[in-house]
Amino acid sequence: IVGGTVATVESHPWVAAIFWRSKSKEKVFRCGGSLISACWVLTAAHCFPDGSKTKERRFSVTLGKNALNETDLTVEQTFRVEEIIIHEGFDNSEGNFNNDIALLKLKARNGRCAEESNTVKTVCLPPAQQNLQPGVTCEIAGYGKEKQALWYRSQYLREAQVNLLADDVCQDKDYYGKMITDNMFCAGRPDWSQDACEGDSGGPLVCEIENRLFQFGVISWGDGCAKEFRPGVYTRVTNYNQWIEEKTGLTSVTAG
Ligand code: 4AZ
Repeated sequence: IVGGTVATVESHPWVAAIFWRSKSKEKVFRCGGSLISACWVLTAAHCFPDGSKTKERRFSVTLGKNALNETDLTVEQTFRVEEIIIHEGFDNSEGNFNNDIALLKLKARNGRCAEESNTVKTVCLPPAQQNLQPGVTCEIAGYGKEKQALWYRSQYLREAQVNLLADDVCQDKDYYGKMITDNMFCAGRPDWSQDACEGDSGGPLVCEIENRLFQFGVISWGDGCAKEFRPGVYTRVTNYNQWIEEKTGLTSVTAG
């Protein structure tokens, strides 16, 4: 996250940290994600570049994490991954991560997956027909870089505010042109001061409707971070309600 502030996981309790175990058994942070039900985490497909050859056993998911390289077992919950479901239409042949969405099924411990606490809660998915107007302010959170040029990631969870851009603006040649498909939307700051960055992908963009937060986007890609005319690009979650239902059996929640 560029231009944001340190956040507590209590204010983003659905944020998930996805780790990969290297051959030398080292736990390497891979991507962000979001808890959408006790046993399911939503993330980005491009977090799994090996596609269908990805080995579930190598992955773990930690919920309730404030600092990446500190472990607080009193507030964290860690799970093995039972299944990785990458969207069948995920396509990076045009370099734009089309259908950049994936689901991780957590492996239950003693018959249970995530248990609700101050640091661990699920986020709501918006109904498919819910559209937001350009200009609406939403929030993003993640453990990604604070500046693109840095070689290290943020030690702490950070948050930032971004505004939704009209599709025709983001599809303008001064922005990303034809790279932006209907499965994506863009968000950025009018002064380009805040943005997602490397390491934030897979994490959520959430927006408030009638006093409830809904996840509208999955952090996906961008040309650099917090660069003029280069907003962050997000997977449009409302295009995937049916896909998520099909794979998980969950129904999106309507306000009220
Ligand atoms: C990344 O590499 C990444 N500025 C994510 C988001 C953005 C850029 C890069 C958006 O994970």
